[in-house]
Amino acid sequence: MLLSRIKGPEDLKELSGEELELLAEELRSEIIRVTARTGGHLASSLGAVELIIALHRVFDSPRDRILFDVGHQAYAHKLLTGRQEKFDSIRQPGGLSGFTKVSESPHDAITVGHASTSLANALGMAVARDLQGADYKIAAVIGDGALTGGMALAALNKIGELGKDMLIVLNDNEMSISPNVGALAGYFKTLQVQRWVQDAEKLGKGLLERISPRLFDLADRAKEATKMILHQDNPFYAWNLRYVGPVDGHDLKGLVYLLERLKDLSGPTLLHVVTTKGKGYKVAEEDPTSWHGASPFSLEAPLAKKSRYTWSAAFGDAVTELADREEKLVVVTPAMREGSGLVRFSQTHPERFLDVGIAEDVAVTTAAGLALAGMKPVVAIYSTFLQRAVDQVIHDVAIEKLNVVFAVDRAGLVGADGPTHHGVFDLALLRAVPGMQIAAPKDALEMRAMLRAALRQSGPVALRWPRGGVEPAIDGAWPECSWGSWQVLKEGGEVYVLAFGKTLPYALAAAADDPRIGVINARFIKPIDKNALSRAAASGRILTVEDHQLTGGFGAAVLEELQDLGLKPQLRRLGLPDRFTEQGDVAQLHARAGIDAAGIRKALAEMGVTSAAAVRRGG
Ligand code: HTL
Ligand code: MG
Repeated sequence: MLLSRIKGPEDLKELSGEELELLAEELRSEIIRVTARTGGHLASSLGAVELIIALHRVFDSPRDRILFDVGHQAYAHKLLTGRQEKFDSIRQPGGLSGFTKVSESPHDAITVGHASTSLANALGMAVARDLQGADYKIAAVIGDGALTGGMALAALNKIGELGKDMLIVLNDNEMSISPNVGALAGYFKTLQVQRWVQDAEKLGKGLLERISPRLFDLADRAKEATKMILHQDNPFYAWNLRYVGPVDGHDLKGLVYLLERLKDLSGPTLLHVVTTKGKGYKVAEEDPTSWHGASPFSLEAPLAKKSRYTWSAAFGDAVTELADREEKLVVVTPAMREGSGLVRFSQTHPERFLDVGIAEDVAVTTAAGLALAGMKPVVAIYSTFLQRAVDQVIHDVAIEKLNVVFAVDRAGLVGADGPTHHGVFDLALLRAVPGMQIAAPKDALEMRAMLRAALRQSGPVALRWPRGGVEPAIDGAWPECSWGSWQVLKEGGEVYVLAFGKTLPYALAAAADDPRIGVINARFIKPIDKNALSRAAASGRILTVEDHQLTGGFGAAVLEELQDLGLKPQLRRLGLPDRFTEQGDVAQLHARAGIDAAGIRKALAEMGVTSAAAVRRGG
């Protein structure tokens, strides 16, 4: 294998064109082989193989800095930068991250997982480099999806103004997770139509260069002028960026040729490459959306996927049915149609479905606008991505108490995507917002009840649920929800465990058959059910359990409320400690943090609640 001889990017420099092509094939096989076992961002990584080889061939990482936006497309980069032996461990507990990570390798220029950060990072590095009088190169790879984010566009604006030397590679596959949205995406399509112009230019350029490099330089400058005319309407020119492209992102030779010429240009250059998401793996090319983030699959029968009913599907079903009767309901998603369970909604109510691109801030403020104009917006958003829009929640929604419903998916630990994607800050961030009401259903039926009730509330409401499977609700049932009330699921003599959502089954399992241990479905996190809390406190002991950071979370809210009520039961809080939780199996991570049945039993024992078994033994 050629790949096994590549210990680092420097080993690429000596390879022939044919060997580079062979390497691309080997990288693809390796990415497919491992992703079949681990799951991961297969289609995106397959699409970027040639681009990554070409970048490492031409630039000198880690001296030169290569930044990958989102970092989910960089599997080939990991394989070419000394991580082949560890590649089997990608996304596994203790293994390589599924994204680029500064602490993992000197070749990973940024730690990332959320979209649209690469350009601002590149700008900062370029400013630092110039202040320090250093002369390394900076290349940022950003997808067409990530370029829909405000952060990326705002960074471009400043990059164009400062004119710092850097290369921006726009990896355009016309796809975010679903087909990309936005006016710019439409513009890229028209550019691709104009590609014959570039092809003609390329031919001429190659010829010229063979005749005389000096002539080539002159022609390059002349071309610059022509391009101004050719691409008069090119928005990148308006941003003061040199635009080159679009070019074929799978033409390895062509890419190397171009990068070699672009890397020494001064000022910012944007190279527009066109790639095919899923390139080289038939099923992924045909259905890049399903293969964007693949679950582990069988190499023999890749389409034989297990499917299960999920919280996202339960939300999608509920919101679709509600929209049938509530004509003011509008759903806004920041580029997460599939993940948020909204495919059916987008088909049945296309005019009331708004995918704003990877722009959570825009999603939330658009919802504010919808609410101000008399509609009932539901923002479907992952907990981790809501972090991007906290100011919009406060400033645009909450101050005027607008009735915007936040359907917060993937709340709690998410597993293999790790610390960039865990949804463990939403309670702390939202709890601080005046007027915000926060609830967490324990099952699909309760979600339906809460969703319907939330749309009737005044003011903002956030409903949160975890990643993963859930039992489907009985078809068509819309139970009433007693808004704001907790539910005593099991009476207890000596202690009450307060849990909600994902941690409730753990509490019930820990309390099973033990008359001392009571369990409350503390489904309203804000405001807290004071009556139920007071009654629980009367038992003398309270244990809170949450799939969230302890800092600012539910237990902290209980602590504050008890203090305000002047109640002093013995209180213990289980949740995530004040550090970032790594990637891993969610059940294992919960066990490690003590937020499972065993952890609850242990905490109860430490609080002096003897277990039923111990009581029976006379202990
Ligand atoms: N919102 C934010 C701020 N960050 C992320 N990462 C997402 C949502 C979710 N997300 C991804 S990858 C991705 C989204 C929306 C699509 C990126 O499209 P792009 O790249 O065109 O940039 P491509 O896959 O190569 O086509 C992840 O969470 C990994
Ligand atoms: Mg894309």
